[in-house]
Amino acid sequence: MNVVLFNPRAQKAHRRLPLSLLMLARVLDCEWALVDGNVEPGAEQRLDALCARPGTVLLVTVMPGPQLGVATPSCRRLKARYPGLTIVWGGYFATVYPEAAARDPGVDFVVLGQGERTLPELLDALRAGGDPTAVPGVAAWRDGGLVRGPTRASVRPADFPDPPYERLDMERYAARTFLGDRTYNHHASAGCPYFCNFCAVVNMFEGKWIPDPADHVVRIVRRLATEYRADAIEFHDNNFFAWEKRVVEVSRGITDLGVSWWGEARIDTMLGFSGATWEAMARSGLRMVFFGAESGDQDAIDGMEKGGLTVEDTRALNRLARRHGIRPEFSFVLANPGDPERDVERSLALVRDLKADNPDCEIILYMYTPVPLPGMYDEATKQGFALPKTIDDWLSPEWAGYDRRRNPRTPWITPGLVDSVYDFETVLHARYPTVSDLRMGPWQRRALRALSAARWRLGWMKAPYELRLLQKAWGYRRPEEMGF
Ligand code: B12
Ligand code: SF4
Repeated sequence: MNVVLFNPRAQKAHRRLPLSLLMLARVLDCEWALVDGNVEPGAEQRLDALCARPGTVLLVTVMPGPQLGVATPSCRRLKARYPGLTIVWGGYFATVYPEAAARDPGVDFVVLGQGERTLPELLDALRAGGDPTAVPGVAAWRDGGLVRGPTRASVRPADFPDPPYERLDMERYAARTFLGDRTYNHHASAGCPYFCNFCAVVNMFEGKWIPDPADHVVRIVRRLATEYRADAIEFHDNNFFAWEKRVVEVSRGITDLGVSWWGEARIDTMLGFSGATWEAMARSGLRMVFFGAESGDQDAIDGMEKGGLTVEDTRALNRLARRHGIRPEFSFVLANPGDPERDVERSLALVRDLKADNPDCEIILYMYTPVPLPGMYDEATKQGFALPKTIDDWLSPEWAGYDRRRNPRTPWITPGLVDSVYDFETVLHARYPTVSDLRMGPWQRRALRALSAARWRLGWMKAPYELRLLQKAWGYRRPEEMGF
């Protein structure tokens, strides 16, 4: 059997290792090739040539958003050209919206959740000419409906061989970021133990968190540092810091390497870490941590079922991180149901306070975009919100901004509210340009800071066209656009 793994283009600037596919490649017992649209200029042509071989199975990873817009036409075209080709989709889009994915003419099967155990069984079923929809974790569109095997339990990434780095041109993935000149990414756990009702990680892992052991994580980081000269690591785990003991062991195990690192955490978890843990993390090179602050309005946070997080926790964490020289990166999910105006007003006020307490903190502003989970999604549907049913609808101009969490289409949001958030964001990023943007030089930063000083001080955020124009002209990228 000939297997082709395809990572449709999702980013241009910062090229990350295609971990979703590397994790799958390591469980394949047959010949395989990987085509990475993010780094290969002639990706589509190579894909075409590889899929021309009879009996090929094409494995495609698809995130919601622009990657879906690349995956869909490619798969439809290949399927029309090579009717014998079997196309399997997996990843967040396929898992969260299996009906839309499975009914598309460019897709034969969908894998729900992690693929390490499901994929070999799916391939065996295909080889044997059996029915792959009986395999746990596999779904397909049959006679106008979704047919799916039973759900499959999550697996621990470390229970499988290392990602096959040797099969990639690793130089292509050594990225220059604010962390270092040769940044690589790794994923050292599966899932997250929380059930926040706006987060697709819950759809994927249903509240399970399965960490790789600390010594395994240390070994991989040492490999990346010694074999591939990594000087920085981004841990892409949904919740890297969920277990303090593991964090301490990893920190101690990598301190001598001199790598800088970044990861994602919960505010309340890290507030509970001891001073010694904070010191160990800082010593080991931890530079920045991404946190879900979500809102400055406690009612909105409670509505998200954030597991007891409070606004005061966010303020306290901001000060604690500053004391230890670790930069917090706070993500907000704005315009929630209930009182969206109050949510936005209190959240933007909190952002100003956080910046006053710690000018080095970073801020990311998203809009609440419902995912199909009990809670706020039900509230949205009651008010008339409905997700697209087909991929063509997902790709229509009305839904294009949805997955980027910038244009949520929730019934309660008004254009005025959206504008007020983005006006604020423009002034914020002019007054405090993010460290993760490497395009703008020091004088451009100084100019933006000076030009926005009065607006920021007076709270005059409306229509900052002059700042927006300069940010555009100088190619400024917000932190969440780092990959684009
Ligand atoms: C790295 C990353 C990116 C990178 C690029 C990734 C890439 N593919 O090139 C960049 C920065 C570009 C990016 C952008 C965005 N991302 Co992103 N990203 C991630 C992140 C942090 C890691 C992905 C990863 O490598 N995971 C590790 C691998 C091993 O896990 P995995 O992808 O889930 O793969 C497993 C299974 O899904 C399955 N599987 C996956 N693919 C396939 C394929 C087949 C055939 C099979 C059988 C199985 C299978 O098996 C794999 C092994 O177990 C995830 C969060 C996370 N921790 O996963 C968010 C995440 C996927 N991103 C997300 C989002 C929302 C976005 C953006 C829309 C954000 C934005 N506002 O701009 C954009 C849109 C991207 C686009 N262009 O379409 C969300 C998706 C949420 C949702 N609603 O579905 C996530 C979950 C973050 C979050 N917690 O909200 N992202
Ligand atoms: S803690 Fe973070 S990753 Fe975990 S469910 Fe909540 S929002 Fe998602």
